[in-house]
Amino acid sequence: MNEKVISATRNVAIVGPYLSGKTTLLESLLFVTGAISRKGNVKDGNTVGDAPTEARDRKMTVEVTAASTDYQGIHFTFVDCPGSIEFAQETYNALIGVDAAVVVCEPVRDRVLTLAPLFKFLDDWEIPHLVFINKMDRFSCTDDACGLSYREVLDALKAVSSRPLVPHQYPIGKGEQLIGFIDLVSEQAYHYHAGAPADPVPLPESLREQEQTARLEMLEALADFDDHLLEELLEEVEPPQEEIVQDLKMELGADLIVPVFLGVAEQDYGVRPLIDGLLREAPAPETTRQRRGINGKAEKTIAQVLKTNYTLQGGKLSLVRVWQGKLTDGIILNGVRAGGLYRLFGQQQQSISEASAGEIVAVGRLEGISTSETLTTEAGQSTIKLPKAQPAVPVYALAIAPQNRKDEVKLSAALTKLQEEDPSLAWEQHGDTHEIILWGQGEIHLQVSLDRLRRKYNLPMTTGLPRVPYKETIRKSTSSHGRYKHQSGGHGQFGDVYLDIKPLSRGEGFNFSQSIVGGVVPKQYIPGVEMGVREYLGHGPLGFPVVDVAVTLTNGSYHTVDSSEQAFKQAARLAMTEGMANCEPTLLEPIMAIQVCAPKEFTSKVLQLVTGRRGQILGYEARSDWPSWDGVSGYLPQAEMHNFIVELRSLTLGVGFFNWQYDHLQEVPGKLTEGVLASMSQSNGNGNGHG
Ligand SMILES: Nc1nc2c(ncn2[C@@H]2O[C@H](COP(=O)(O)OP(=O)(O)OP(=O)(O)O)[C@@H](O)[C@H]2O)c(=O)[nH]1
Ligand SMILES: [Mg+2]
Repeated sequence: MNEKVISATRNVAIVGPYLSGKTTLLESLLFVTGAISRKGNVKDGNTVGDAPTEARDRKMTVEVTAASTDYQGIHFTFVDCPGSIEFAQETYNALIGVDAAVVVCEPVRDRVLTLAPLFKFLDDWEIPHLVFINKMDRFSCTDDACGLSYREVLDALKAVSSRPLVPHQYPIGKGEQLIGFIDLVSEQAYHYHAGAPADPVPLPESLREQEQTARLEMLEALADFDDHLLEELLEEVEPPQEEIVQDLKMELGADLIVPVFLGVAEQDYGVRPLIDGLLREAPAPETTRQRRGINGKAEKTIAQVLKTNYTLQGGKLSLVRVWQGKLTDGIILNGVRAGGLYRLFGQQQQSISEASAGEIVAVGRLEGISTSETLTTEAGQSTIKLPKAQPAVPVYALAIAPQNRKDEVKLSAALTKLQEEDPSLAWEQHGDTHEIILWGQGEIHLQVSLDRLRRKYNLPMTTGLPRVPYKETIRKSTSSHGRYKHQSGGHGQFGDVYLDIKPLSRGEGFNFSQSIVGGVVPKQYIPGVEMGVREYLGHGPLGFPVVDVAVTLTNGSYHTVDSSEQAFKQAARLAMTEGMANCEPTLLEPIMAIQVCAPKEFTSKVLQLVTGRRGQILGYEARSDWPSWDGVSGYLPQAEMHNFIVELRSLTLGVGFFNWQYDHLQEVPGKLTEGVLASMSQSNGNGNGHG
């Protein structure tokens, strides 16, 4: 019984570069399989895939949506994924739970190049995938050049895929238009037919030769993994169609090949052949489970969260892949009782009482459980942890503050929920600048997050550029004297200190010592001196925390009645204020160590980008794990990092990315210091944001 359900389900992700037509393809798939009777479109904001408000507002997918449809006895669950690199984490988290992926791409060379990171993810995770070349109506093809241009797209695809590309279809053009295709398995030609399945037509004689070449290419690729087929090819025996289909299925299921389909999603052209291909060739959940090393025999349930969503009403909904066993409403997963079990159709939910292994469904109220977590019915701490996609390094930041100060209390709870939904988001309250910094993957990503704060949590925010946490230090040594004497009413206040102030090497921090002889400053007052020095250093002469300084208490005097720790603290502050001004205060800026990755052809642009932003290149080399990509390492001032990712993407067709970590502090070049100080005093009149 269980087996039957498993083999009758297919979970397919729809992925690919932004705007390639994924949501349109989902709409068409749902239409041709009869799940919807009227198609919406992205421009009108009425598609199943882009139903969330944030997606409709932008006419782009910003989160994963799932929709199921039944076709020829198979229950398909399609997962429409965002294409924008800024939402890649969302896509990667969901891809882990599917049986196959359809990579939708446009027939444009530059757009094909942007597939490299996605292909790499699919290859690393061994997720069977096929390509759907969409928008073939925009394809500049004339009768004779159609196949030629198609070939160029295939070649471009081959250049970015580590798996062999296998043409499954061949285009038929007429005039400037694509009018049909040849199925390379059956060698049957078809003409597209608006609103209906394609019409079988005789194979055009003019295409016979190209068709034969493409077909042989397909067969040879398949024969690389099938000796029997290889023999047949060598002996020029025509292989039976069932054998070809069987090979396509086996080799796709094992992620050995990437079959290529084509069409026009907007007009449903090529969409039925695509779903027929999936029906015949996409692996069953069983195959995926085995590949993930889950034995499927045990009694207990194993599932994994692919996405987390808080609804407008505050309810929590987790999109879950059932790997083993089954889910029922009220089941206890990781110690939490599920409150509701649903099949999804975009934003619509259909209650169900049970979901079997292999299905992707939504589970309500899994409080405290985050995206990618493994769920089991085991009591206590789960012993099984399925691998999850690496969280993306946050690369773009904004300083945010609630428009209404009263909302500050609500903010951290809301940000925590937002991060539960989206692990590529991070936030912190900065220790130096006291700003709340929201970190993410780019401008749109953060705007979407801010929209959610406003819409779901009623938290409208203001945003600004994050301040750079500058520090300062000194270049020169000095000796300084501070005497604090105060008489008011009762007994007075008296403290008197001599301090030596000296610069330390970069990174040494702060050091306090004393060389008092003969108790001229009694022991019990010395902590007061250190406290005064430390307090002063929190806000140096330029307005920033002071680092890399040594202060020694060398001499002083006291009064038996009027002296106190407090008075010595004040004396130390006076000595510091006077002394530090003579030490050539210098501004320091944080420097990040960065590793930039991009296709080789962009390396010189990357080098220019880094040096053009006062960065320093340490070196670059070919990435062993990314064919044809270089890794550039260097240093970049944090002040130059704000929209570094934005420019990096615009120079690299959107695919360049970088990692960074704080490395060291460095003197700000003299000519820039003035500008920094001027803009700081302008923005808050008080240097470092304490105002
Ligand atoms: N000419 C043409 N346009 C298409 C086709 N498919 C989609 N489009 C258009 O391409 C644009 C993007 O389509 P979407 O379906 O939103 O693309 P997407 O890949 O889902 O985009 P993201 O999810 O934001 O990455 C829309 O304006 C569609 O109408 C097609 O086959 N031909
Ligand atoms: Mg989309």
